[in-house]
Amino acid sequence: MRTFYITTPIFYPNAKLHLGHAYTTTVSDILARYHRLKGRYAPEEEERVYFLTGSDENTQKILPAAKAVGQRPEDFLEGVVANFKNLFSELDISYDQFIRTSDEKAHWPGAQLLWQKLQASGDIYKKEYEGLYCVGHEAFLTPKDLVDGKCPEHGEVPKVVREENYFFRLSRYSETVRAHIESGEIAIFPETRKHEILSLLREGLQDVSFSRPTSAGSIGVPVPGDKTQVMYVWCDALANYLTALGFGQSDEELYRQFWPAQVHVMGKDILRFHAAIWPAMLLSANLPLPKALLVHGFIVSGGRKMSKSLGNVIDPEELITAYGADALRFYLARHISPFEDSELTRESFKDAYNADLANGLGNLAARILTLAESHLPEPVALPRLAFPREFSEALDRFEVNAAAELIATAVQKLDQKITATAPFKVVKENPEKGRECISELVAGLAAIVVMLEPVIPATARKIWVAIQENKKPETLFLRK
Ligand code: ME8
Repeated sequence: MRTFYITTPIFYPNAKLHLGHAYTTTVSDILARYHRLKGRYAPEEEERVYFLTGSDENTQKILPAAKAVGQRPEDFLEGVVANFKNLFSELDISYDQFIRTSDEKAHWPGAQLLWQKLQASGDIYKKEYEGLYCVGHEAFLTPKDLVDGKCPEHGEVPKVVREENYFFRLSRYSETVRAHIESGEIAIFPETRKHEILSLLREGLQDVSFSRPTSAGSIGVPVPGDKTQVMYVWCDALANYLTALGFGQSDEELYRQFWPAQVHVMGKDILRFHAAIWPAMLLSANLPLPKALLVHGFIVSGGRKMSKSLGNVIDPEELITAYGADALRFYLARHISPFEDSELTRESFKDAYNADLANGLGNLAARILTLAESHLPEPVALPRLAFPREFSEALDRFEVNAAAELIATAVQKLDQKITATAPFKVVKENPEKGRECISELVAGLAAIVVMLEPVIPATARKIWVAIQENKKPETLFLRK
């Protein structure tokens, strides 16, 4: 059976998640659900799916964040992670595993095994180094990355760091990684991001610092054989995609089944790590490469990336409380481009909610099922259902917004059909013909439910049950 292993980035637990993080995770969830459902309609397309998310905990961001609220780092992390999981549960995120990179049993041995493989290939060496470290990025920047001496994304002056640490011979892999991306062995969506990374690879990659001295107060996974150093946070973070599957542990069954990943989902800010460093690490370790990277744009607010450090975040909880989780899922799916930056405001959200859901889908389902309840003696015997071809094709290209657009069009068309056929009149003049008309509308609604299932599963379930019980559902979306 085919497998589909999909991952989100593991998020830094120094603060609550905002809409940008909710976006990555919702898109991943829609894709995971779609792949799980494929086999229901076409058994030959059945796939085994594994969906991973988690938190990136060996970061320098934790200590100051915990200190600011007067908590021990462990307690602080527990709280934030509980918060992440709570949001994911409200948002109906169907992850199979939530990995925490502070987990010494589950994550550390695999991260260390990967390190040893890089070392065995001769790709780890020690060097004295001085550079400009941006904690926001968890990466060294070069002077040309700075604007007015500050990191433009995080608005902070980077720290000058001089230390001896281990380096990864990334430069050795520029050519091979480039070839794998150019040939499409690692497919990058969208094309523009592929070109961006190819031009970077053509310039050639520099070796990268891959550890920090513990004397500098760094926390993290100990470097095998050297107690004075811990791994650079990105080195152990990227390894999560393997360690979550049991890589480096006694039970590697999941690893054998699911690696390589079909797709790593992420924002464009971390493309370089996933399209340059990660493939190079895997090549060095002689491990298979992921099949695809889905690199989405940012949710922007007031023209700037929504980000914790810029303080322009919208809390997804706020929208969920006011409108419901499916309202948020549908908005993210339809109105945020998976490839470009998209602006989101409270006003645009409200307008879209009323148009798409309260007056759109919700109203349509209520109209059709009210007619069905009053005029049909029993539930409609539905024809065989399936994902429409265009819908599958859109999701196979990761174009979640195009898939959601097809839902919106189908809702409009079915609405127009009600107006054009006027079943409420027909049923009075010719009851049999009227019942036929209504049954067709119910079948049309069921066809929409098929597409709704991966996108807004809870609403899909409610409409589905109403169709099967031949009853008008309770109000799905209140007008705001
Ligand atoms: O980078 N719009 O974690 P992170 C859309 N721990 N997506 C956004 C966004 C925005 N405004 N802001 C954040 C890290 N994201 C590392 C990842 S993976 C091995 C380690 C999303 O908490 C987007 O997916 O900063 C981005 O790549 C991710 O959150 C970064 O989350």
